[in-house]
Amino acid sequence: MALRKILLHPDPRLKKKCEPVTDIDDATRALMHDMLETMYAAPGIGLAAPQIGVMKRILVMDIVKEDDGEPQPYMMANPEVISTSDEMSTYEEGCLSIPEEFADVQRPAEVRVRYVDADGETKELDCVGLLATCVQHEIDHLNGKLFID
Ligand code: GNR
Ligand code: NI
Repeated sequence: MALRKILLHPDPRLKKKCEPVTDIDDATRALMHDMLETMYAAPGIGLAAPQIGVMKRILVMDIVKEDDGEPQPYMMANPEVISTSDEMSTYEEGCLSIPEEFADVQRPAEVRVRYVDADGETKELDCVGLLATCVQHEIDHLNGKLFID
């Protein structure tokens, strides 16, 4: 495993749309693990592949705080929001690629996400609270969108 360098705004790669992953092979899994290691080291609660200069639709997340118990890492390829709540929530967001900037962002409070996991299996996950905020923030990265946009 290896730590990767996190790109900073205004790197043009952070503005590009990423390509779908075609197969979950050992190289994809190694990339996912590097992303988790890089995210934990930062530290952050999520990381999208374009933030390390890899233009693929891959994200990782773990919203469990270090002192709050077992880590709960998610590794997702080709994530898509398949339904959203009408209810919205506002969270003060930050981004590892935009250090020391924070802004209130309003998003659907709950989202259902379909994705391919590290074993190549298609899964669905209901996200609420911080997890919902984070997964939408990361999917925005895969579409070249930053929270300041
Ligand atoms: O570590 C992160 N914290 C965070 C806080 C509120 C809303 C979104 C995030 S994601 C961010 C890590 C990051 O930049 N992921 O792309
Ligand atoms: Ni970010």
